[in-house]
Amino acid sequence: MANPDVQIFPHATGLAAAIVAKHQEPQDLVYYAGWFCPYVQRGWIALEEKGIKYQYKEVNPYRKERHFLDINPKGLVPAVVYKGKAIYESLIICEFLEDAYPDQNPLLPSDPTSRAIARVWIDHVSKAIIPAFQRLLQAQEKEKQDEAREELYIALRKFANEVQGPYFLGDEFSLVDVAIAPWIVRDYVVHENRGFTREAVSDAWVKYAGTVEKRESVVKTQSERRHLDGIYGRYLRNGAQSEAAKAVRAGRDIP
Ligand code: GSH
Repeated sequence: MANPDVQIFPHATGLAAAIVAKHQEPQDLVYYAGWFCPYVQRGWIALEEKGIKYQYKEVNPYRKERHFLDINPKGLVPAVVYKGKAIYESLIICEFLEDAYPDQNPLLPSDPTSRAIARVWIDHVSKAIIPAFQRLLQAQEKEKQDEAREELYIALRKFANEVQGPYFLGDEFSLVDVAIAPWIVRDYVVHENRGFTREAVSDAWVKYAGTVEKRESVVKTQSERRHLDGIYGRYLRNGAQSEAAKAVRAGRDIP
């Protein structure tokens, strides 16, 4: 079957379009991105938070074009080319930005124990929160939706219990917040279509999510919602053909 996701709207809009326009000049760091992608938004938030110079290049990852597969053989956005070397996987990119630009607004604490704790919770986002979110999005039967929603509530509640406030680690915005932010700003999809509410998670979650979604770097890396409707519509009907959608249908881990 031809992949319907190939037809996605071709470029960023709204506030994100303004950021894209500002990052067209060649730089040492090229960010290969898809405006719509939550994983892309992670790296994008980190770039903006750290004030790194980068060139933004839009890619439609569903096309699996040769030039992009040469950068990321998995064919997934985001990817970075830094001084000619390719790096991919959103969290690896975020860690790379920390390592390569240590003096520009650090997004991880300096003490090893706190850094490790931050990574524990980033891992929880990857292994518990995102899979539950994705399953809820794609679940068609009511029982499956109820099950996935409950799983998501439990995973978010665990995370929220550890929030120091206002951000996850306290006063400083960190990679833990970067890791979860794109799913906070997309939770309206499961709110409007799957009965999810922030209030059902916990008061701590309502407060934290409300803080993170207002962070400037989070706000300005978002495009207009209307262009996401088609993409999420396919997930909600369980018709999306992305690698993540196929993995969830097959009961495999999300790539
Ligand atoms: N684990 C990857 C990361 O963290 O960077 C996931 C990236 C990912 O799934 N990106 C999606 C993609 O490129 C867009 S949101 N999909 C293309 C496809 O599924 O064929």
